[in-house]
Amino acid sequence: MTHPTVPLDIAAIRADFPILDQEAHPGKRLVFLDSAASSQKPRQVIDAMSHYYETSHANVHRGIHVLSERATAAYEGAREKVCAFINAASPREIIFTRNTTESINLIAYSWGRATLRPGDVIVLSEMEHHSNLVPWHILAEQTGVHLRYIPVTDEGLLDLDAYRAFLREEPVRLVSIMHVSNVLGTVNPVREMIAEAHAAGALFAVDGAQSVPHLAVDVQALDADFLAFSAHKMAGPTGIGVLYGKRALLEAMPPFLGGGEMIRRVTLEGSTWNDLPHKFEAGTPAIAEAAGLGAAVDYLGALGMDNILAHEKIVADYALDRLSEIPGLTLYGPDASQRNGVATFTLQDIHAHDVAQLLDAEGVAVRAGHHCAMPLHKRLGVAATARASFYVYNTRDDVDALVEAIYNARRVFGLGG
Ligand code: C6P
Repeated sequence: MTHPTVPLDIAAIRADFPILDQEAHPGKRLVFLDSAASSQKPRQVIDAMSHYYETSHANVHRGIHVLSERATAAYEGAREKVCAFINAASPREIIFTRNTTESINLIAYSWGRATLRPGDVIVLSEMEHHSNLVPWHILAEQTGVHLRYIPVTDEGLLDLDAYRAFLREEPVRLVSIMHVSNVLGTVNPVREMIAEAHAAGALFAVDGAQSVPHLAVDVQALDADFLAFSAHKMAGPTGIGVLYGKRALLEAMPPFLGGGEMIRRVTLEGSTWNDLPHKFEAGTPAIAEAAGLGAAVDYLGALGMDNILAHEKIVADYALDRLSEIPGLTLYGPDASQRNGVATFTLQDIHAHDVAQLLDAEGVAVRAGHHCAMPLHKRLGVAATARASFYVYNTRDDVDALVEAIYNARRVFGLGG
């Protein structure tokens, strides 16, 4: 059987990720299929962070000495790289946060509280991650804003007719939707959805946690008002994330956290705010992590996001094909043409945690549970699922190991081979 190929040397890419070259258990090769939770890091990223600490560490934007200048250059250089990576109009539109979760909270606390009035409507969806639900629950409780949820169809897609009805019939001020589902893999048509939101006078925030690591995201082409994502899912370090916002919106928003770095002038009577992006970056930031994120962006950019997507599609499509042949296995999510990156399943009525534990015994790392999407699991009618997720370093051999481990689990549970 011949397989499609992409112009990436996956063996060489795997060699960049030192953690992959180990046994999970004696005699069991580590098969890492949990990158949607957090991806592994290439040596280039690890080295960039070590190099920063070995040569350049000091606090940023403060000292007039050589190390502080180097640290500031590393930090602000990373901002410029991220700006180019998502095609923002200016580095001032790139706010460093801790992760996607903090980025969405920033929108809710700053824009939400300053702008929304009781009775205003925010549109979310039934497939959202908790980090794009809970900040809005808190906001709604405190402000009287109403939340509406786009239903998920039986095919695992957003019900766009229901979306259009909300835009037509309700005073919608903001739509906040995940670009790619961390459970179903659904790639939501955010470009069209954004155009429709704008036509109705609403802003649109994109949760890019599962899209920015895997496909080219161009905020100007999308015309997104906000985009949130995390470095740790895109070959970068933990502890740093990004909020992109259109400059005019960010300029008009009040600060989220108060403290050092984000002020222009402080008296005992009050304070004035620093320019963008610093207005939203209170306190000493994650400087080494920014250097690591900059290296991750360089790494992904050199591979080419279109190549990464094409490779992942080959692996994920192969996984869907092979998993669908396993007796008693139920796959969730839309057909291959509308999805990316993950294969989520249940095995008869065996709890997903038990399945994951047996897979782990074979060296295969998957995630099990509700994946921070409890409302979606309720919609699917299951408490928990197991999820294999793929990144640029995964291969069809990894999928074969997964399938073999699932057959082994079937035997252990007395379901046959
Ligand atoms: N999903 C998963 O295993 P943080 O934790 O802030 O870096 O990312 C939150 C987040 C937001 N949106 C989506 C679509 C996500 O998938 C995630 C993180 C992980 O699916 C951890 S729960």
